[in-house]
Amino acid sequence: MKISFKGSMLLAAASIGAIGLLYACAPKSATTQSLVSGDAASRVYVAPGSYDEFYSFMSGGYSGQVAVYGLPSGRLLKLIPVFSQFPEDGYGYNEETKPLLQTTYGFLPWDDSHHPELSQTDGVPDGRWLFINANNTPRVARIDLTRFETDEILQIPNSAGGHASPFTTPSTKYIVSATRFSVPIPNTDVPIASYKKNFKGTLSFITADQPGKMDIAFQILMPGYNYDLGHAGKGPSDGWFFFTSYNSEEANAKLEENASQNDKDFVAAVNYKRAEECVAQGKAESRPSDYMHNWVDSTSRLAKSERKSSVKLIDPQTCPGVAYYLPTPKSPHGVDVDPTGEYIVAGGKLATVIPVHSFTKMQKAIADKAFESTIDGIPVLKYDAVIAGEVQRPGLGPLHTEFDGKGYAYTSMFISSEVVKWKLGTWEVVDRIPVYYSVGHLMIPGGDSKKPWGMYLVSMNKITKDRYLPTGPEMAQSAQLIDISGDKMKLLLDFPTIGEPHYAQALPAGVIKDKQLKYHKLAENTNPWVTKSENDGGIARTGKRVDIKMIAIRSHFAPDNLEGVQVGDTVYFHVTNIEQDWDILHGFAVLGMANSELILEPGDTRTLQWIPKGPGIYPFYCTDFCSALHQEMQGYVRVSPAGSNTKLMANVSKKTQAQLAEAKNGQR
Ligand code: RUQ
Ligand code: CUA
Repeated sequence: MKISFKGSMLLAAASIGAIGLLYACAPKSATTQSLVSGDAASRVYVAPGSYDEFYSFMSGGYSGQVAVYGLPSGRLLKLIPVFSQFPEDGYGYNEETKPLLQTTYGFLPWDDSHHPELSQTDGVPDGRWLFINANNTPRVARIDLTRFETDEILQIPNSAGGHASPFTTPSTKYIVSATRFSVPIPNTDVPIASYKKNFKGTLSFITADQPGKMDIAFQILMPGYNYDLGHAGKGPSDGWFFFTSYNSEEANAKLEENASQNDKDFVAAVNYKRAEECVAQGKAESRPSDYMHNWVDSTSRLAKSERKSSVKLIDPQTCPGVAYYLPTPKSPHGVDVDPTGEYIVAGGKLATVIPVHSFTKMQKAIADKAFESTIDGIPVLKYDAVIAGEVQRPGLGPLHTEFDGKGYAYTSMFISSEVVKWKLGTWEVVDRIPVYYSVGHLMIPGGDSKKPWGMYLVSMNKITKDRYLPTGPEMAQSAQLIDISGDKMKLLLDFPTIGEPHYAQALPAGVIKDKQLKYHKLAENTNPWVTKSENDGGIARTGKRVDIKMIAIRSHFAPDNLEGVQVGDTVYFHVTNIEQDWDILHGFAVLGMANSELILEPGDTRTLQWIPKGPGIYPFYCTDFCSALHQEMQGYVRVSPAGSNTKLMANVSKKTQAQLAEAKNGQR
């Protein structure tokens, strides 16, 4: 956000004196305390050994990951690596998962994750998958919620900044990705000053309901604005998708000023059923486009990559009726559709009101051709013909809105640092609560769906100075849990978060708790380097490549003494955890490795690449304290100079040695 904290607090102080004052006075003031309701402690207390009511999935922001918290306790349950390497468990470091981070730009170890989105059935989160977008190098990922693991990543071509993503249609037929930055399509070397002529946006619809098969169904070519966020219609507006756009000025420099000129920008309303028709009628153009699709094979658990080469591109000029623009004040950020599917709420960052469009009025305006102009084949509907109402004096800097399913909407106010509750239909503000500070997204479990579980609201705040013990120049971002079960919002709890959580989603624990996988079945493990029993490990050489197959079980590796490796070799340790018991993990690391450890789930095979740099003895050990004799869980690799005649040796059974020798002879 471009609004400075200082400036924002001044504005806040000017508009709502109490908040400015609160900031000015010391932490833990009586005022702050009194904002916390008397029974807050008991409301968030989850006794040791008890479960939380909700799973909450928060984006890890610029960590690239997803963080899973229990609500109401705010306890961190897990970090799920998605778009960034994760040394804690070897994601993106081991050979099995590296392909997930492949792109047409090569292997990318990092991205910025923004908006987690649960899969839905009939407009209600169903707990099958969680999707999340990569903002920097546009991609979408699928996380399986029986394992809490990333299973699939699709790159989005003809896009530069995958921000309006990966919001889902009500039955998860599609998730979307819209480009934040318009660029030449195809992207090529042109003067930046030719922006208005050459730069375009795209809205991508991605098929999402089949694991391992995500693909771009079609893209829609749009004017060169910045596309910011999106949400699907539902109920009566099912079949439509809404995207905010700003920079309708098409500025290419100093956007802070130059993209803040127009009083209104647009919400783009996309009729994706119409888009499907145009594709079926051959009206979409097949465009050469280079992108990667990566997915995890379900039995070998090995990630694979394929390169794709074309997409179907729809130009609204040749597919009339596919898109309309709803004028919307001013530089809108979030766009959110209420549970009934009738109201489309935009968060105009610089607007003084919260505009709410009516789907019914929009349809009538389309039928009546109430257009004020047409831009690149996209009719602009008249503001008065589509607006349902405006929330007056809501606060400053509205960004995002969620719903409680009881007729109320809650909007985050970045500048005035508050959450504002207002009534759908009458548009009156009924309550407001300060948050600490500069709230971006907010989340109600199911709050963007047809059936919100409207008990709690989580405010995700960018700035926390003075809320926690100071930790140097950078403080954690934070979440604040707010009780919305009554008329008045009540602050219950603060907890720090990982990275910068943009959006979050949550659902009742019961939806997924009992579907959790406890271990991978060893018998079904088809990793080509699996070792299924003690005596099946060994060592084999192919040129300068050495493969070591090994098992891990409490409390040893087998084999655990290895010889015959030479300087100049590339060594692969293929380690299988042959435990068949929930939560019994082992780890693997070897002295001097330029890699992360492996963490091995029960029944799983993971592979670590190692290039030893000099002769000597290299110990390896289990990194996960797995048993009383965990410290005994170790071994040695002997590395000899290049060209030495040290024989290959692994201290496993005679039978295995004989088989390996045979296999080796066979290769010659
Ligand atoms: S965006 S506030 Cu991706 Cu609102 Cu974060
Ligand atoms: Cu296995 Cu420690």
